Amino acid sequence: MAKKRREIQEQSIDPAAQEMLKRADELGLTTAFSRADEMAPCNIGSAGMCCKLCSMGPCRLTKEGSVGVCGATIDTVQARNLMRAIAGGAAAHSDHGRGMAMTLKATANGEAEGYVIRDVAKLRALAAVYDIPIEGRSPNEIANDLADLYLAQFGQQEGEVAPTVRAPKKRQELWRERGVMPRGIDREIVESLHRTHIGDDQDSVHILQHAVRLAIGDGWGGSMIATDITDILFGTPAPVLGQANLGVLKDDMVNVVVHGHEPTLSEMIVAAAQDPEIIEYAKAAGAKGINLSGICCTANEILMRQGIPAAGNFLQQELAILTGAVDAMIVDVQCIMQALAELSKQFHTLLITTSPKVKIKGAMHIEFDEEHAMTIAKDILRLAIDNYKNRGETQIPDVREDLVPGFSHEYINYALGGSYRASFRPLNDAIMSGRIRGVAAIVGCNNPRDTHDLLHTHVAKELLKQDVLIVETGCASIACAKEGLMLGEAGLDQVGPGLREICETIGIPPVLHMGSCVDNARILTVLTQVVEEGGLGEDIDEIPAVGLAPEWMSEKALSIGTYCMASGVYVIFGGTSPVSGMPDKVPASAEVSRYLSESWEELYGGKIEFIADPDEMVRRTLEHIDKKRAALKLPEYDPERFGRSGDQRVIELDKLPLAQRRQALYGMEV
Ligand code: BF8
Repeated sequence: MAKKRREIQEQSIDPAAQEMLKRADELGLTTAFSRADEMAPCNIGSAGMCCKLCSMGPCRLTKEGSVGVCGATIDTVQARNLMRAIAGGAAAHSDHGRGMAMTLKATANGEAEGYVIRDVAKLRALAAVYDIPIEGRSPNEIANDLADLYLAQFGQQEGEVAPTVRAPKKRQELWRERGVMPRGIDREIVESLHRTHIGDDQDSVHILQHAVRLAIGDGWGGSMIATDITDILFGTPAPVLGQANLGVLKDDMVNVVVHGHEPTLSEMIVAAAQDPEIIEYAKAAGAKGINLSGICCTANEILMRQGIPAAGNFLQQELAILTGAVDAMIVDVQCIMQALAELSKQFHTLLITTSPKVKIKGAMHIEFDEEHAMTIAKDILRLAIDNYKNRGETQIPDVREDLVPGFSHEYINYALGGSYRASFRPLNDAIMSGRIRGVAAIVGCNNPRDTHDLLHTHVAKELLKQDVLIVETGCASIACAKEGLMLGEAGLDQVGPGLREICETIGIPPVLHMGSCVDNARILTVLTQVVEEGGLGEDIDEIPAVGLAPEWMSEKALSIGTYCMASGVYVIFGGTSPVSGMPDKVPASAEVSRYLSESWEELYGGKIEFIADPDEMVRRTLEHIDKKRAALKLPEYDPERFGRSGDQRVIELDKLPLAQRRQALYGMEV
């Protein structure tokens, strides 16, 4: 049965999105929002109770105790479905990492047009981690060796995936003891598909144990490699001023939107757009110049390094085209809706696919290769410029917000201690004293079955009031950026007193943008350094920290949640559980549900739970943070103790006569 059509305000909290949804209605066009309303999800599939792994089925296990044609139980079916989804996510992230490693190799050997090694310090630091010789060698020689080492991690058959050496020692030992240390990135993905073929692994606990090994190979393997190399090639992020939302599109410029995930092409488009010859070409076409912006994680990549604005997150890809102002949307891999092809035909927008892995029927395909990167980037921009004259009526929402993204692990280190004392000590001290109650990572997608951006921003705002420092990646970060939560002092009236003091002192926003979804690996390195700094336990599971993916929808999110859990983090997903069963009708696999929340906590100190209500997400986050504080014997959180220093107090003191001010400040006699 079709669901009731929601009001626009129920579809999105973002005024720019709402304006475009109204325009879609007026023009009689559909979007993911309206399609989600029209198409109720399959209640059997969404509950994880359908097995379609062979042609004896698909089997629907919709009666208590029912089994598939082969005899597979609900425990097996749910565990298999979940591991296959995690494998899909791990494959997407890791293949992205492989692509980056190949680009690094090509760059090191002078075979990648336009690429250079921008962060030699990070290259040398990473080479040292893996005992690659540094002294007396050129960056290209070191980069060649690092690329070889990283490329070898994908096809490695035995041993341990190299970046796992960067996890806390205790965690590495735990993974070895539990038999989940990944041997090779591809091997664990392939084995997941093998084990879930008809007639293979049919013990849910055994299946889910491999799911953990598979996911660690993503977080501490493929994703970490992607982040490392992106920083080496394009620069490790540091704060820059950026903007977010559809209002970054411009009526008098050629609007080129890059969408997808791999920064190899988008970074080259950024460089090509600054070429005087291309700018002149745009002016000759009657435009003031080229206006680049991004959607999804490509947006995050170029936003945090170059300050290129983000036009929006996942659910805004169609809305950008609906403005009528996008002359070309250039896509590579992941999270690209097929609907873009038909929608772009309703306007003048050129939809251009560029990855050899992704074509979309109806889109133009211009295949990208590193060897001719700059040439291809310029060709694409010329096409966009040529298309400018074909624009019809436009409607660009006048909605945009400033933000300061770019909080890499390296920058936080520097911000807290400067060049001479770069360290996480002030952060650890702030958590230990209770100024910062704990840390929450809010990550992941949008899902049109929830109100766009509502869960991300609601959870973030409530946690900020409770002195929880927030780090973000992916589409969640764009949601909070649009709400103005990624500014410095501008957002501090919404922040608890202790956290406000810290943000004012260091000069950071209370919500730190840490990048794209592969950059969740940055959060892992931050957590590791918090452990190594001392005072907050010996492993990640002791830190008062929680991970949340309130609006998740992709398989990648499931992989991220699983490797964070395996690293010791309590992970809360919003929306619906893929192993929910059909409440009140047919129960889910008790074995699988128990394993996810209870057994995983016993084994790894982390757990995964699916919680739909955002206030309940906040409550459980705070409960977990306080539990971890108590276990560390840290003082109980008490907001009354803080907030007496900082700008507000300085302003108040400034109003006092000098003598009284001195007395208040230094206890001097009046
Ligand atoms: O990899 S957060 S919708 S864009 S999957 Fe996709 Fe989800 Fe956005 Fe980035 Ni991540």
